[in-house]
Order: sequence, then C-alpha cells, then structure tokens
Amino acid sequence: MRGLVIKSLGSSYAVLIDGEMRECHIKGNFRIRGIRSTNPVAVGDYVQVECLADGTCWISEVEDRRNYIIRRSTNLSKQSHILAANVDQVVLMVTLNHPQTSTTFVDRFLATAEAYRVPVVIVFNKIDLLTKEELQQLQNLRQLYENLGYATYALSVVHSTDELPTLLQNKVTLLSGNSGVGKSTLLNCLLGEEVTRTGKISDAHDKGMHTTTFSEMYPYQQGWIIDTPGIKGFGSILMEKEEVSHYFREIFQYSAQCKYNNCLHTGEPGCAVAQAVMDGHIAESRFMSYLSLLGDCEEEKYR
Ligand SMILES: Nc1nc2c(ncn2[C@@H]2O[C@H](COP(=O)(O)OP(=O)(O)O)[C@@H](O)[C@H]2O)c(=O)[nH]1
Ligand SMILES: [Mg+2]
Ligand SMILES: [Zn+2]
Repeated sequence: MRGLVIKSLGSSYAVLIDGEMRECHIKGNFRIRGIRSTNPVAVGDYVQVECLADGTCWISEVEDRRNYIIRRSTNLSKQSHILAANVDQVVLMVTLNHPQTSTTFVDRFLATAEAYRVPVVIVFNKIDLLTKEELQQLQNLRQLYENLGYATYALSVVHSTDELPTLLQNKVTLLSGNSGVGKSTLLNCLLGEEVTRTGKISDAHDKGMHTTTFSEMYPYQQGWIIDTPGIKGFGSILMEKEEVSHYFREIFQYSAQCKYNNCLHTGEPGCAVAQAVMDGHIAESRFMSYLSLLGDCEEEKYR
C-alpha cells in the first residue's frame, strides 16, 4: 500500500493510507542510500507500507524524493535531519520588529533554499506593530526582494490572512521563520483550531529546553502545510566557497563580469560585484550576507 508520511511519532510514523491514519514502523536497519540522516523517513515522504496479520504496519520503501530539506546538526557529527520531503514552496515568516529579524537571517535562508531549489515566499507579519519609519523600511525591503524575484506579502495575522489561501492552495508548503514571528498563530487561524501552541510560554520553552521537536503536516486547501516547531531556519548546508555566489541571484549575475572567473568578490581587482555594490546596484545588506555565508565556508574547513 502507498501512504504519505504526515508526522513522526518518535520511533514510528503517522502515515495517511487511503484517507486513514495508520501508525507505521521501520526496521532498525532501514536506510536510504546516499543520505546520512538521523531520520530515514521524513514528513512528506511517499512510502510503501505492509500491514501484517498482527495489525502492525511496516514501511518497506521510501519513494524517490523530488526534493528534501535537511537541517545539519550543529555538533561535529555532521549528521543531518530531514525536515521535510517533496516540498513545493517555503513560506518564510519575517517580522521587521517584535522580534527583529535580521536581513542576514533572511538572505542566508534564501540562499539555502536556492541550493535546495525550493521557491521561497516571504511573508512579513505583525505590520500592525510597526511605526511609520518601520513601515517605510518594510516597503524598501519588499522592493528589494521583489526586484530579486521573490514574492512578498505584508500582513498582520491577527487582523487578516485573506491573501494566504490562494498562495497555499494545492501546494505542499513548509512554514518557517524565527521563534515568535507568528507561525503558530497563522496555523491556528488557517486551520481553525488550536493545532499548535502559541504565545510566550511555548516560546520560552523552545529557547530554553532542548526538547526534540518534529515536523508535522496539516491538510489545507487541497494542499499541505508543514510546521517545524522550534526550528528557526534550515541550518546551513555544505557549500564550496565558489558556490556561495550562485545562490545570491544578483551577485551571481554581476559576477559574470568580474575580471577573474574564480573571483570571490573579496577585494580582487576588477571585481564587478564590488563595483555594483558601490554603484548601489547590489544592496549592501545582501553583500554583507554573502560575506557572512562565505565566512562559514572558511570555518567549515577547520571542522
Ligand atoms: N500584534 C500582533 N501580534 C501577533 C501577530 N501574529 C502573532 N502575534 C503574537 O506574537 C506572539 C508569538 O506568536 P506565535 O504564533 O507563537 O509565534 P511562533 O513562535 O512563530 O509560532 C503571540 O503572542 C501572538 O499572539 C500579529 O500579526 N500582530
Ligand atoms: Mg510556534
Ligand atoms: Zn568579483
């Protein structure tokens, strides 16, 4: 039987088979070739399931993934955790303030998504809390990312989510963003029930305790929304230094005109990227984010 993995239950999985939710197990030695992850099966996976006479169900096979999003563990093990598979788009929820989301965070997130080839839509939330100056800043940021080809929305989840059903329908969407930006509030609002915890207490928990949190998929508008509680971003993925600029659309564009074709845009002569930053064609914030990711690659060598 074919099923869709909806949720991890720790050592087993909740799998939707013919409209019915079944708990499915995996054999201890179950592995997928080529991926070193702590979880061989992920939310969003399509799987083959065999149910035995004793009523237990077993996952025998994971179908090839269209894509998958991993989170690399921060320790030295270099193990990774698959957050979700077969994702159509990521909604990155951002608040300019309350709490502040840095452009570096946004840009690193976008770059990683580029590497996964998963489209990102940026949703700026809590605009009801912004001052006049901040609203202007927001406009500028939206313009910046729209110019790069990213769709953006600006709203207050607590007031209106009218635009979102159209954005989400028929798609598998991973919801992401820093803690406190309003992800749970949005889910509750869209799904019409208290599906996930909201508020300050749970946020304090997210930060203070190292509880294991699992992704979960919720049906919505002929599509699915994947919530990854307690997880801010994707975590970075391993990149070669030369590769980083490929994931910053405008930097990649200008890099074609650099004097040296292995230019890293860190002060080399004849660097078209540096010139474009000076001329205001590339936003300084984007260039800073690029340098920060590049710095990570440097660090990576010594791990
Ligand atoms: N003023 C305002 N508060 C919001 C908005 N959206 C969410 N919040 C509040 O922000 C806090 C954190 O929201 P939550 O959904 O738990 O964030 P999460 O950590 O991303 O899941 C809660 O107290 C929400 O009520 C909004 O659009 N405007
Ligand atoms: Mg939450
Ligand atoms: Zn250059």
